[in-house]
Amino acid sequence: MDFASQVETALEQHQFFLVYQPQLDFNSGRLKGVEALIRWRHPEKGIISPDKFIRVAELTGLIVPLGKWVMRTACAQAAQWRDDPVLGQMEVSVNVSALQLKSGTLVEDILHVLEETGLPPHRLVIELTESAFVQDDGHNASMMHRLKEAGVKLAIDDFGTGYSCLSYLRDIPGDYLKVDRSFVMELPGHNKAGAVIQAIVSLGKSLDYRIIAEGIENEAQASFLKQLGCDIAQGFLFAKPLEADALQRWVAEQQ
Ligand code: G
Ligand code: G
Ligand code: MN
Ligand code: NA
Repeated sequence: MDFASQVETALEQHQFFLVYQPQLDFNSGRLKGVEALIRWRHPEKGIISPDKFIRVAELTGLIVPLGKWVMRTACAQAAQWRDDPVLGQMEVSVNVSALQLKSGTLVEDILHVLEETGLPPHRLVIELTESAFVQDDGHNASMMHRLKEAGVKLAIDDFGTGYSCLSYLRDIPGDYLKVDRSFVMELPGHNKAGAVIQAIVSLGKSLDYRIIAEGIENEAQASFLKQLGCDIAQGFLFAKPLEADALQRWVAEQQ
C-alpha cells in the first residue's frame, strides 16, 4: 500500500490523535491556551510526527478530511474541558494548512464545528503560516475576516521565515504573531537572531498583535524573550505537547 493510501486508512481506522502544548503568559506565568498538534499512532511503526505525513496529505488532498478531523477533535476536547476551572477558560489553537483554505468551505466547516461542539468561538485560534497571505488575491484575508466577525482568533505561525512581504499584516485581522523557532534556537548568544526578534516584537505590537515565542528550551532563552517584550511562551522548558489526560494532570500539578 502506498503512503497516501496508508494515511487514508489511518484516518478511517482512527490512528490519529492530538496532543496539546501549553502556552503561558510571560508576565503572570498563567496558562493562556494550548496548541493542538496531530500525531499518528502507526500499528507497526509507532508514533509518527506530522513532519512525515502532512506534506503527503496536502499533495493528495487528504489534508481536507484530515484537517476537518483535527478541528472537530480539538474543539470537542476544548468544549469538554468546560467544567475545569483552568482548562475551561483556555484557548485552543489549531494548525490549518493553506491548502485547506482552497477547499472553499473552511469558514462554514469551522462555524459548524463550533455550533456542534458548543465551543465559544473566542476560545478557538486558527494558526496559519504567512504563506497563506503572501500572494493572496484577497480571498484568504476575507475568509479570516468572516471568522473574526464570528469571534474566532487568528495566529500567524512560523513568522519571519521565508517571506519578506509584510503588507498583508495590515489587511488581515490577526491576534497573535508566532516568532519562528529557528530564531529562538539561536538565543541567547546570537545577536542577529535577537535583533530580528526585537524587530518582530516592535512591528507586531504596533499592529496590535500579541507575540508568542515558541520552541523555548532553556531559562536563558525565556528571560531573553521576556525582556524583548514577547507576551506568551511555548516550549519544552515549560511543557511538552501532552495527551488530554496528561495535560489535565499537568494543570493540576501547577496549582
Ligand atoms: O508537533 P510537531 O513539531 O511534530 O509538528 C511538526 C509540524 O507539523 C509543524 O509545522 C506543525 O505546525 C505541523 N502540524 C502539527 N499538527 C498539525 C495539524 O493538525 N495540522 C497541520 N496542518 N499541521 C500540523
Ligand atoms: O510549526 P508549528 O509551530 O505549528 O510547530 C510546532 C512544533 O514545535 C510542534 O511539533 C512541537 O512539538 C514543536 N515544539 C514545541 N516546543 C518545542 C521546543 O521547545 N523545542 C523543539 N525542538 N520543538 C518544539
Ligand atoms: Mn503552529
Ligand atoms: Na511555528
